[in-house]
Amino acid sequence: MTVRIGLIGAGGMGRAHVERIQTELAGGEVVAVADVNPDAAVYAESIGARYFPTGPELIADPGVDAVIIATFGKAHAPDVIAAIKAGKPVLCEKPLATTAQDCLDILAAEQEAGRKLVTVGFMRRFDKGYNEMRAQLTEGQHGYATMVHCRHRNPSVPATLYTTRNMIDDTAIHEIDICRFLLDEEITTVRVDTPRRSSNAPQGLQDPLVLVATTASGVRIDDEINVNIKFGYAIECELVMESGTVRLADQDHTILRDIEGDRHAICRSHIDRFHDAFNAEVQQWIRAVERGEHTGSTAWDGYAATCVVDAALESLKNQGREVAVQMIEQPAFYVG
Ligand code: ISE
Repeated sequence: MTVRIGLIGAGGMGRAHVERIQTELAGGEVVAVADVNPDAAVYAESIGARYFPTGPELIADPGVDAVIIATFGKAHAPDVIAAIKAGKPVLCEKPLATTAQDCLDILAAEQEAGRKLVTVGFMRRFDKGYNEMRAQLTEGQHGYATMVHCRHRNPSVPATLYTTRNMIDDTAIHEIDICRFLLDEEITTVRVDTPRRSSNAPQGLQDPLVLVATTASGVRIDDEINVNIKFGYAIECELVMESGTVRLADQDHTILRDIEGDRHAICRSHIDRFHDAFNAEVQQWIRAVERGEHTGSTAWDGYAATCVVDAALESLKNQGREVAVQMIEQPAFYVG
């Protein structure tokens, strides 16, 4: 069976997913594209897909089996809920939604539907390095985790449209999710420190930031968010256990040596850095849709990450005060 996929949001991320489905993955075909920008009709035609101006129209098309949402975060919730109501599996890019209440509405709709239909696009869960780190911890040879040190560095971000809030809800949200995944527990408190501002930062952006969080068992996480560092897209993570540490290695396979010394290339974007993880995520999702199963992170993971984001934003507003993360108790539907 070929899964007939509808894409909502034909920007860079959406088109990268189309490209991988068309050229690298098996079992899926993009048959429809929705985007508020009517120029996307030309793009839809170029890939042989039908065009719809809105998400709900695409979701209602009986020729669409499953949906990928790659619009900006604020627009996600209504489309995710429409897909759930239509009984169609949905892979929604992060964040699941930008408010905890929108996430709660999604959780309620999914529980009413009685089966897990929502996968949140936390692609790092499919990255080989993070999975090896997680295995080191669960094997238990080096004891339990005490700290996680993360760095999230981007060459630049758009000078307009990207705000200090986005440094947390669009960027740090990856470390928030991956630390929950690595440690298999919730984050309970968070504070945001504001170091000296980089002159590379566009006006008004408080860049860099450091997010400091604590989990239920007391593991301390620090995350440097530094989004105009120029030299490349550089993601680092070190997990500290009682008697060993494990960290992500560089992704490159070669080192060039010449008169200028040793060097390796540093990639420029998340689409390159996590290319294999994105492929694994979308391939596994297509296979799960075929079998009527769920894969990847759940709507609960999307909700939990948004609750941590909310606490971090509260801290930012209050001069870096430590803020407790407010969450509902995990419904039985999502346990396990
Ligand atoms: C972007 O949306 C991503 O998901 C990237 O992984 C992140 O590095 C970037 O800061 C975000 O804007």
